[in-house]
Amino acid sequence: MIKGFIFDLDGVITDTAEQHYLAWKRLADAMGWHFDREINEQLRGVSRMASLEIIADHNNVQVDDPTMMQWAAEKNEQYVRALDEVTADDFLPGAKELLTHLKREGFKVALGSSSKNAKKVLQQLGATPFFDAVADGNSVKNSKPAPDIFLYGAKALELKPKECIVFEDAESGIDAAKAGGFYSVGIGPEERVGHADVRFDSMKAATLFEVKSYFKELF
Ligand code: B16
Ligand code: MG
Repeated sequence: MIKGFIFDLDGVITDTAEQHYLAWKRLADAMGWHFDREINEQLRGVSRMASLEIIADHNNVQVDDPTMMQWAAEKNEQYVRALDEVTADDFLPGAKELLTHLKREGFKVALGSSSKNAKKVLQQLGATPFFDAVADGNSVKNSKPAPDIFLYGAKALELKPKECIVFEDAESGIDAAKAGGFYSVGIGPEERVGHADVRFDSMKAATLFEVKSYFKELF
């Protein structure tokens, strides 16, 4: 029986990919590195340090860890500043409606995001009250595709993986959900999240009615 839902943040509840892109772009420009939207696409759901490693690899940059951490901190400062502009208008279409339905029907809801800034994003959106638990980049050591973040969220909800459906927009996020034994809903194109149990093009299409219809024997 499904008793809970675990939501990724960026790409599912809101679209902070643009703010991440602009913050990385600013760092890359300052360093004279190549960075474009195609590379940014590879950072979907990937932790901050792993993202920087991908960008550095593209530019054949190899430096010591303290330097990498300093660059990551600079990017983060820029990103956090940009988050001040996020408002209640920035839910992805359909996300707030789904969260509202889930609360009304008494399901438990957790966040499962790689971001260390997840709580600030929820606050800016006014979404904090929708979540019974928050699992974020500060909660676990191993990031997606390891299942740890979702296992942490399920535990906080006092549910087993098989009682939860995970919503994810990243390939590594669906991998993480499957590795943890969760049911999964992919948001986005077939080539990215086609390996989820069920896939929708957008959150707008992923209504509670549609999700229940797909997993009907579990409700
Ligand atoms: P931070 P998600 C991810 O969020 C983003 O998709 C990814 O681009 C970002 O690098 C990562 O969070 C870490 O974010 O630098 O704020 O800790 O999709 O897992 O909600
Ligand atoms: Mg995501």
